Amino acid sequence: MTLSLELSELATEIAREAGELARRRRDEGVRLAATKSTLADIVTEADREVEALIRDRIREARAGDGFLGEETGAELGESGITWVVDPIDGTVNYAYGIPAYNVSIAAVSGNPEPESWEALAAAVNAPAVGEIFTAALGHGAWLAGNRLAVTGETPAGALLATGFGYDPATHADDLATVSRVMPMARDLRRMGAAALDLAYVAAGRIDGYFERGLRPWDHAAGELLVREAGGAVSWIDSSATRPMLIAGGREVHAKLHAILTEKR
Ligand code: LIP
Repeated sequence: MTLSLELSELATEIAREAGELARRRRDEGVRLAATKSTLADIVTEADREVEALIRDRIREARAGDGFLGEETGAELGESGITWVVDPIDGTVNYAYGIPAYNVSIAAVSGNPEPESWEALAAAVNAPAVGEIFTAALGHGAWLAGNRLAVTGETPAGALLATGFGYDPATHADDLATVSRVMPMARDLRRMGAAALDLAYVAAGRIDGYFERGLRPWDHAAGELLVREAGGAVSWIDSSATRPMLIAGGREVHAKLHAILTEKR
């Protein structure tokens, strides 16, 4: 079995267990643990508990691997593999009881930097809806035994998704970006969970996705899902404080890239 398949199986097994814990804690009632960059940027006790479970399971299975988690930060390993984890992506949805949240786990090789790592395996578990999206480098992206594929041409306009950051000061610029892309769209979806947005692009449920300011754990797994489903993912303004990620089938990705790099 190739390393990417082995890591994908482990990621899936851990994401399944972690997702069940997240769902149970949601049913029991969510408790706010702290706020981070702004009052709107929350972390729940479940975020911390789920990340601790994922960290323990990875350490049990692959002690020498590195770890980069949203809630506990980075820990260098010596194996050349790093696990990039968002224990509950869609935290605000989770806190409000909106079922659009997920556990996002990726295994990457090389430097644990998004600019240079190679994603080998991904698992995005949406436990409230019973869906686990998985991918292994070179072996496709999958959901419930079905191979995933991005969409192609969008003659009726593209169904796009985006997200906004927690800092209200960035919302005007994000809304201006929405205005720029709407002429190519049939409609817009705002799920509030980047890994789900990317998983839905991979599954052909969304034609394209764009968002500024994502953190490594928001996109690490979802990017591999899109690429293994035949799609394209790239970054605009990568040196900016809030670089823009765009993803989609090749046609939609090219249109988004042309619009969002057009000089104004
Ligand atoms: C969230 C992303 C979402 C983005 C939010 C936040 P979190 O991640 O999934 O796409 O719009 O600002 O970054 O905080 O729920 O893990």
